[in-house]
Order: sequence, then structure tokens, then C-alpha cells
Amino acid sequence: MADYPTVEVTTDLLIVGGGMAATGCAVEAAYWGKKNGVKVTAVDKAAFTRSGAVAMGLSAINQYVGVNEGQNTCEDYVHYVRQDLMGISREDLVFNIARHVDSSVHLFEKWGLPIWLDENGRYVHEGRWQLMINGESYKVIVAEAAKNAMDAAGFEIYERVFIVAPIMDGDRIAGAVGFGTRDDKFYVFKAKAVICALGGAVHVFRPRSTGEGQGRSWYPPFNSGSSAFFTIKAGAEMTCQEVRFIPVRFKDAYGPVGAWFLLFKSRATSATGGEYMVVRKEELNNWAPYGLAKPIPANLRNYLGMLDVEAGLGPLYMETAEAIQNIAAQFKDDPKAFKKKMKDLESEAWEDFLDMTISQAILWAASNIMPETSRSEIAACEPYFIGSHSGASGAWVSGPEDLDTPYKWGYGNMCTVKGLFACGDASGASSHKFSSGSHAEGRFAAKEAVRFCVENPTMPNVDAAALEALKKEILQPLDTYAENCKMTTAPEINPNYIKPMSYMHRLQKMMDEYAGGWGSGFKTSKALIERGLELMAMLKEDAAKLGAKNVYDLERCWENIQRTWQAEAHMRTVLFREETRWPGYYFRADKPKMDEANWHCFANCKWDPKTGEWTMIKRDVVPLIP
Ligand code: SFD
Ligand code: AMP
Repeated sequence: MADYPTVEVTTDLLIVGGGMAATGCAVEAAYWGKKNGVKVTAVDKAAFTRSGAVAMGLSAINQYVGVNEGQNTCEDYVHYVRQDLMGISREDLVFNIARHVDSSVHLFEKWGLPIWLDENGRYVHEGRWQLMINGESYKVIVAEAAKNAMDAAGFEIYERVFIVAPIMDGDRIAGAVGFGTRDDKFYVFKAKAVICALGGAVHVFRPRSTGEGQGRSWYPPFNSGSSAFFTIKAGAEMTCQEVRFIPVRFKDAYGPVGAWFLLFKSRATSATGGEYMVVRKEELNNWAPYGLAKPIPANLRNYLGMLDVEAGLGPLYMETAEAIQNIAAQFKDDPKAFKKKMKDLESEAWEDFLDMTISQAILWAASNIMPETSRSEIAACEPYFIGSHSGASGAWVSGPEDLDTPYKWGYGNMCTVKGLFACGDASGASSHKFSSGSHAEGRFAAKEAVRFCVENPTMPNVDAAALEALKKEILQPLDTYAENCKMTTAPEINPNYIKPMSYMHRLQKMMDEYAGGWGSGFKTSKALIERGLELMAMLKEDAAKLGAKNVYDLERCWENIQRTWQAEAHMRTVLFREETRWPGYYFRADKPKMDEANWHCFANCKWDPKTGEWTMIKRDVVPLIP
């Protein structure tokens, strides 16, 4: 076995992940942990200050309810999410996040995040729920607060440790294992409770950006399905694994569109100039009641654009020039004011990208796009798994104790596995939490997890032999490579192992062609998924033959194995749900209609660690409020 010394860390509460949700966990756990004598430890595969989806920054906070300002109520937010997710959401979870999110935003501001203010000192809204920020250092600011809180409480953060898998004591969580990405060590974290906040999954499907554009994606390529893998492997019930998210973005560099649609009130059009949201309005009748209420769900907005593309009316465009001119038009009688407004709008347009998707600004510059004079191409991207944005995949977690909800089996945000909690992208059916809601949910989950530790003070048992076997399995790709790499002159090609890049391409091709990726026009069917699952079984056999040249390769190997489990949960659930509910995300061509009578429910799944069998489960959707 590769010579990796084992480092053992014993703690009470382990937080895995260091993104928006985990930083929320850290500030709250530090406070409650210190107060209650519960030791807290956090682990991130990167560095807290620049890890996860917000690494590059963001230009907006997408969830702010504004309860104090009397702008909205938490009930309004529940209605919004119910509508956007075509009726399928855990309203108890959505409500709980909504009632805590404003305080997270106020903390961000206190910690130094510049939120745009108008001339009356009020937050500038991008849309009803969204606030504009100067957010290039958003993650640094939020991470610093988390690090300070952990530090002040005397708790440790491990950075650059890749978490691979949970460790179990029967059906109770007992910790997690992983390896250092720079120090060639194997880490064993033993804990009474674990919060999983390992982000979403990118590059499960073939991306649009391949070849020279490989690695470019909307969501960060380093979010690779660790949350799904971790919770599935622990035996947790999962939900909404079919509800992937397809963002529509500026083409090829994935620049955000929210500011254009909401702040600049831009239109999106086909090549011939038709506005698909207007031209194809009739189509929305087929998706009633959701198609007929406002705001029109994100997947239906996507779908109308996709119909234009299918009809040969592509490319699609964001009418940036028209939108800018429309806003500046109010100053048309004052040339000086007009010029100034145009300049301001132009810089806001560029800043929107420079705050969060810098490569889009570079691409605009490189391709002579001037937003005030030329329109710019948009396109539906490849699918992503992200429980925090407009998708919904994640673990099935317990609702808050004080709410009247049937979904309660323990502590708030605890999975169906004792002691295992999930939040952010890792928890499902509670979409539209975004960066701020993920942080708020993390705070709530951490408080509950500390309570779990106080009320369940015995340390779980961990079988030493099982741990040693896990270590061997995790380091196996290094051994497989070392034993065989001399057998061919080109070490990339070898009959005895598969390199992680080749493996990833195989996974992505399979998902694209059989599970409705962009290459298949986002369409799939029972027969395609069944064939995909046959190929998946063979891919999983070959996963045991992954070869890693060094620790970086080892990380890539495990990221891809984790993606594979996310992919399998997705295919199984798409197969299970015999209808099309989210056209624009995916289309079951053999079941082209929504079936409210039979499928107005959650489609859950569960993998049994003892038998290796998957079970599919229907769960009722019970509204929290009328
Ligand atoms: O414009 C391991 N998001 C937006 N949210 C907003 O509020 N406003 C926006 O403007 C947003 N937009 C946006 C967004 C994201 C991106 C990438 C773009 C644009 C380009 C969404 C939010 O960012 C998102 O909702 C939250 O960040 C989710 O939080 P969380 O904690 O669930 O995920 P994370 O922040 O990515 O953190 C994951 C962490 O896990 C670590 N990790 N650590 C150890 N071992 C492993 N195996 C690990 N695997 C992952 C990561 O390092 C990271 O720390 S817009 O499009 O709408
Ligand atoms: P995006 O940049 O697409 O992620 O959008 C940012 C925010 O605006 C998210 O909360 C989206 O759900 C919302 N949004 C984007 N476009 C629209 C639209 N056309 N109508 C309503 N909400 C939108």
C-alpha cells in the first residue's frame, strides 16, 4: 500500500466542506460548541478563503426576504419556491431558511461586504429577492468571520484535506476519512456528529466547453459530487435526484443573466428577433398551473428558448443594447445626463461579470462585444446538481422542531442517518437558498448538530480493521498505477488501469447520450436510461481499476467516483418518475406530459450499505401554508 501515514483526529462535531453553508456552520458551531463543551472541527479540500462556488465572488445575494423592511414575508418566499419548482418543495425547510436568511445577510454587511445602497440608504434590489453587491471578495469576508470564530473558540480547521467517505458505527455516523492534497497523509476524523456541506456536482454531464475550453463551467469544476456520495454511502435517503439545474447563461463563458433580466429588464430573443417568452406563451398552458402563474418557473423559461432552438431559430440572444438604451432613454433630453447614465450602465454591465465570472468579460472583450451597442449570445448550459440554486437534489433532512410538518424524525437538518446533517447544496428539496440561504441553513444545522452532541454524548465505535480496509481502497489507485505504469511506453495508456481523465470522459459521454445532456437536446426515455444504467454498471466495475500517478491524480480519481454515484442516483430517479415535470431541465420523451394525479410527490431514493441495493420511494408533498 502507498506509504501514507495515518493522522487521527477525534472531535465531537465534524463539519466537512468550507463553502457558504460550512462557513455558516462554523460561526454558529463555534459559539454553541464553546458554550456547551462540544469540540468542533472543520475540513475543506481547499482553503476556506477561496473555496467553493463563491471562490471567484458573486455580484448579487439572491435570497433576501426583507422581513424587517416589510418588503415580503417568509410565506411569500415559500410560494415563490413552490411555484418555481413546479409544486415540489419541502416548504418547512424553505420557510426555515427564509426566516433566518436576512440575519445572515446583515452579518455579511457587518463583516464588511459592500451591499449597494440607494440614495435613501436602502439596499438596491436586482429583483424582488435579490440584492446587488460588490462581491469579488464575498467568500474571503465570510470565510474570515468563520475562521475567526473557530479560532476564538479554540477549534481547528483542516485545509487541503480531501474528504472521501463517511465512517459508520452500524447505522450511526462515526466520522469521515480522506487524504491530504499536499502532505501525502491519510486522515481519520472520528466524531459524534458530522455536517455534510461538500457542495454540488459539476462535470457529471459532458460540458459544452470541451477541448481547449475544458474546465470552464458555470458552477465550479471542483464541486464534484462529494456531498451526494458522502450521504448516499452513509445510507441516507436522498430526494429530488432527478431535479438537475440547467442554467441559461451568456454562451461559452457562462456569464450570469439575472442582472440582465431583472435589473436591466432585458428581453431574450431568437436570431430572427422573436421574443420566445411572448411568441411561445401558449405553450405555458400545457404546464398549468405553474406555467400560468408568475414568476414563470426557470425550467419553463428555459424550455421556451429551447423550442426556438429546436425550430431552427437559434442562436438565442440577450438584447443588452436595447435594454441599456431603454434605461438611458429617460435622460434623452439632457445629453450630459444621458452620456453619464450610459457610462454608468456600461460599467455596471462589465462589473456584473468581473465580480463573479471574469472569463465572460474576457470573452466579451476578445469577441468585440460592447453591451451598449451589440446583443450577446445566450444558451442553455449542461446540467448541474445543486440543491441550493434552482435545482433541488440533495439529502432528505428532518424539518425544524417548531413547525407543523410531517417531515420530522429528529434534529433539524439531520438526514435519515443518526448524527449526519446536511445543508447548502447537500440538502434537497429546499431550492433557492443560494449563497445567503446556504449560510443561514448552515447556521441552523450547526446549532442542531451541537444539540445532538450534547444529548448523544457517547463516542461511536469505529472498527480498526474496517478503517484499514477503507484506507487500502482509497489509496488503491496509487498502487495500481505504480505496479503497472512501466508496462507501456506511454503511461497514459495501459491495459491495467484507466486514468481519471479518460474515466471522466466516459462518464460524461454516457450521461450526455443516455440521460439527456445538451448533446441529446436534454431528452431521454425509459429505454435510454435503462441502457445507460447497463453501461454505468460496467463503468463502476472499471472504477476499481483507476490509476493515479500522484496525489493530485488520486483526488481526480475519487472526484470521478463521487460523480458516478451522483450520476447513478440521477438516472435511477429519472427512470422512476414516469412523467415530464421540469421541461427545460430534462424531457422524458416517452412520458411527455406532467402527471399531477400520480407524480405530485417527491421521488426519493436510498442505497443500502449492507446489501448494495437501491430502493425508490414516493413521499407526499405536504404544504406548510395554503
Ligand atoms: O448569478 C470539499 N450562486 C449564487 N448565489 C447568490 O446568492 N447569488 C448569485 O449571484 C449566485 N449565482 C452564482 C452562484 C454560484 C456560482 C458558481 C456562480 C453564480 C458563477 C450560488 C451559491 O454560490 C451557492 O448557492 C452556494 O455557494 C452553495 O453553498 P455550499 O456551501 O453548499 O457550496 P460551496 O459554497 O460550493 O462549498 C462547497 C465546499 O465544499 C468543499 N469540498 N471539501 C473536502 N472534501 C471534499 N471532497 C470536498 N468537495 C467539496 C469545497 O472546497 C467548498 O469549500 S447566479 O448564477 O445566480
Ligand atoms: P441567474 O443569474 O439566472 O442565476 O439569476 C439570478 C436570480 O434571478 C435567481 O434568483 C433567478 O431565479 C432569478 N431570475 C433570473 N432570471 C429571471 C427571470 N427572467 N425571471 C425571474 N427571475 C429570474
